[in-house]
Formats: sequence, C-alpha cells, structure tokens
Amino acid sequence: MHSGMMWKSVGCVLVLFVSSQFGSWSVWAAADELDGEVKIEFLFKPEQCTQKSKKGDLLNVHYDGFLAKDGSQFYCSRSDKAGHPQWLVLGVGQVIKGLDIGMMDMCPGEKRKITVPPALAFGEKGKDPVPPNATVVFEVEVYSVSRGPRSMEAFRKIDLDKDKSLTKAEVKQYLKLEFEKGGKPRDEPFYEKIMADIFTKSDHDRDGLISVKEYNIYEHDEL
Ligand SMILES: [Ca+2]
Ligand SMILES: [Ca+2]
Repeated sequence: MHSGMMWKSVGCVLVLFVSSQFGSWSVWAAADELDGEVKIEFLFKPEQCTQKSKKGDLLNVHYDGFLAKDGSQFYCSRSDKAGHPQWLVLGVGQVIKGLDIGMMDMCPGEKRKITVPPALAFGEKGKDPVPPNATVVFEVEVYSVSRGPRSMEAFRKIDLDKDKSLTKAEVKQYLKLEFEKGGKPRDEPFYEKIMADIFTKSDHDRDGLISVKEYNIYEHDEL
C-alpha cells in the first residue's frame, strides 16, 4: 500500500546479479532472522554533514532492492527512468515503511544498507516479483537533502506572497535557494524535473497551485 511509487516501473526487474555481491549473500540470509525491526548498516558516511534527513524532507536518492533470502535483485533505480536518481519526500509513505524509517538522519553522500522485515516492506502477500513474507534489503545512496516541502515551516517560507497557496514560481524559488545554500546551483531542466514531480504528487485538483490542504495532506502522520 505504501509502495506505489517504488513500483511504478520495474523495468530492471530481476537483473542477474552476480559476482560483486556474492560476499554479501550470507549477511542477507542472516537477515531473515530479524524480527520486526529495520536494520541499518552504514556503507559510507561523509566526513562533513551539511544536513541530516528528517521527516518531510525532499531527498534525491538511488536505491537498489534485493531479496534477503537469495540476494536476487528486484529493483534498481539506476536503470529506471533513464537512471536518474529518484525524488521522494521522506516519512510520508511514498516508499515502503521500512525505507521511511531507515532513511532518517542521512547526510548527502551517505550510503546505507537497510534490511526490512516483511511487515514493514511488502507484507504477507508480497508484491510481484517480491514473494510473500519476504525480508528485503535496500542499498541506498543519498545525493541531496532539502527541507520541505512537507513541513508547515517550509510552507510559510515558500509562500512568498502569503496567500496560502504555492505557485510553481514560489516553489522553484525556494528549491533554488535550498540548493544554492548547499553550494550546488543546478540548471533549469533540473528544477523543471523536480517541479513536475512535486506538482504531480501534490496538486491533486490540478489547478497549478498547491493549497495548504494539498500540501498538508500527510500532516496527520505526525500524530
Ligand atoms: Ca503564494
Ligand atoms: Ca491545487
């Protein structure tokens, strides 16, 4: 139920995944014994951390998904959408619960291996090609962490003319400031891509504006 985004296109399903990962299979097998908790292993931590991810942040990430039982790969964002890293809002159910939990407090540049028990992944039923009751393992690399767009704090900052709705221009202005703060100004197509993602997911009545209600749609999760 929480996995819609991840499964939109599973173009790279079941790529034969051999050589380099053999060494890790024993670890994955052991992961089957986890009960109920997300397990995080740190593969790489940058020395400097400008911003740690928290609920509501916009993350740019690559992730690969494997079955714990045999290490077979069932998802890879690197061959999905022409290999662009994915945009997602953390902690609001755009990805499986286990990733929402496992990607908290990540720094830009950080890599993690996140092992997720079935209850926080695809459950008793599974979701093709993930079988029922499967523990899954994700290797995640975070490229960037930006505040918002799902905190009221961010909403007020973005809404420059204070009319309680967000235009594309306002959102874009905000993203630009955020990226420039991180010392990484981007080109126009880069922002257009994020804007399209954000408005597709948030502008539910398609009037070209994000209202407080649309923006705030996940706030009840906080409780
Ligand atoms: Ca406005
Ligand atoms: Ca709207």
